[in-house]
Amino acid sequence: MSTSYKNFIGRQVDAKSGKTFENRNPANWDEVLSTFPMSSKEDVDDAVRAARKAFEKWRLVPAPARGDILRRVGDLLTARKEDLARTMTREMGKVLLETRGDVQEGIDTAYYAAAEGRRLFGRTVPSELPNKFNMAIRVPVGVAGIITPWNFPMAIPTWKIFPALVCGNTVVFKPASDTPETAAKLVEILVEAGVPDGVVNIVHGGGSQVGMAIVDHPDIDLISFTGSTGVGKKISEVAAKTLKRVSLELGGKNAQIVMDDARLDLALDGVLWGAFGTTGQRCTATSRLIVQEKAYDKFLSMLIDRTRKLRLGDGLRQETEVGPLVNQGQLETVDRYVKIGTEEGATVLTGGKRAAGDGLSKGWFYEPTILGEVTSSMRVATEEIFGPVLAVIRVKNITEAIEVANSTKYGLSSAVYTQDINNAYQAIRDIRAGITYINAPTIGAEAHMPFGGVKETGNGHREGGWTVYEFYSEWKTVYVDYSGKLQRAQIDT
Ligand code: UN1
Repeated sequence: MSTSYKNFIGRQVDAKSGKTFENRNPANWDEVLSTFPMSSKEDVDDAVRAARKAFEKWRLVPAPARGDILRRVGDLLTARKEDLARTMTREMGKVLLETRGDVQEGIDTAYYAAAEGRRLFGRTVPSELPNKFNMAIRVPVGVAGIITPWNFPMAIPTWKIFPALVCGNTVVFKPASDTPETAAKLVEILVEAGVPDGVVNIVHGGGSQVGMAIVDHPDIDLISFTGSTGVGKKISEVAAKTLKRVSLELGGKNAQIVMDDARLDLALDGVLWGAFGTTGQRCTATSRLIVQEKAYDKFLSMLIDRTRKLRLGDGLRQETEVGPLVNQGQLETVDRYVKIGTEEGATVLTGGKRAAGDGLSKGWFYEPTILGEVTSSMRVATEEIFGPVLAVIRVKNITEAIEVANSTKYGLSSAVYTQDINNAYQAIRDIRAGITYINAPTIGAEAHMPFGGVKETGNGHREGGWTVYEFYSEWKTVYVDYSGKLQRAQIDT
């Protein structure tokens, strides 16, 4: 029996259309887990109205009190970690170890947000005039439209919604239609922890109906979106019509560089985790491996050997290392790219096809794939695939390695394995990416550090850490003149 969920707009409500959609298990597509309202613009209008009304009260709740609610959210997430992780594995496929990590990222973000409620620092600055006090304080922006992807169904919504709330904004939230259940459970927790009605509203449905209605809505003040670069550009255009502030976290084509002097065992663990963790479906996934020429043959044979041993299966099973892709569309995209790669001259060193075997026939399983003989201009080396496909490129030295790493339109994460501090610092300086890891894989961002990328990975904002609090608040500059007379700046000084 599948559970039927509703939207939450101050209360549980169905979509006005009365229509619903199914949430299925990618490891066993026959299994319908739950159904959700298929919403449209009318439902978004209701949610925005509720959020706008609630904003007038929520903005007046002291930030430390808003933070206290987030602390309770952290406690509830902790208490329900296992249930949430299982829900997530069932609806999007990644293994339990990782979905537990995904919930943990939400917990970390909650406690960080709780503490931030007691900080939200402003500044005081001396005035140029006597008996005058200058300060800049932080005020909420208004109603936040939050649109999230399916690959981190808990972490990504939390790292947008929690800072939005602590800063005093109210929220209209549209989760990915591949992972609505984790999102619904998150909203239940927020409400249970004491977030007042109307402060967080969830509207389920598709991107073109619900997502775009949020982006286009004149009464939404800001948009935070994580997803593809194509959709991000469209959001930018539509949001520009109402001059909304927009934070975009988009595609990646992240490279791990392995130098001849690297500890190859470490680099091997790193690339396996970076490329095939979450079945390669992370913005931060390692999708290119750049290896210096002397280490190349040895490292590749170690890598192929370990890759072949990865155990595919249902992520709920203890022994599974790699789960399915999220849906049929992703599987087809991955398969298409492998064909494009071979047509371009790359060689399939392992994988390259839909996985067969016990327990795999009903899910979207694809063999972890390594493409060799890739050159930096091939489509498989420049376009985001979002699946378990690793393109390997051979280089002569660190300078060429960095050049290759930089030769895509994206710039999210990067990793360099080397024992030579000179290589490391050259990479830190010259790799054009929002994140560079030294001797660690391209995945594994921590909740309290800025997260985001350059070039077509984003539009200059950073999520995570202290930086995201800037995005969710406006600076208000305040001058208090206690001189008892007219003082003219720039004139009476
Ligand atoms: C993403 O893939 O969109 O660093 C986010 C990581 C995770 C977050 C990934 N903590 O891989």
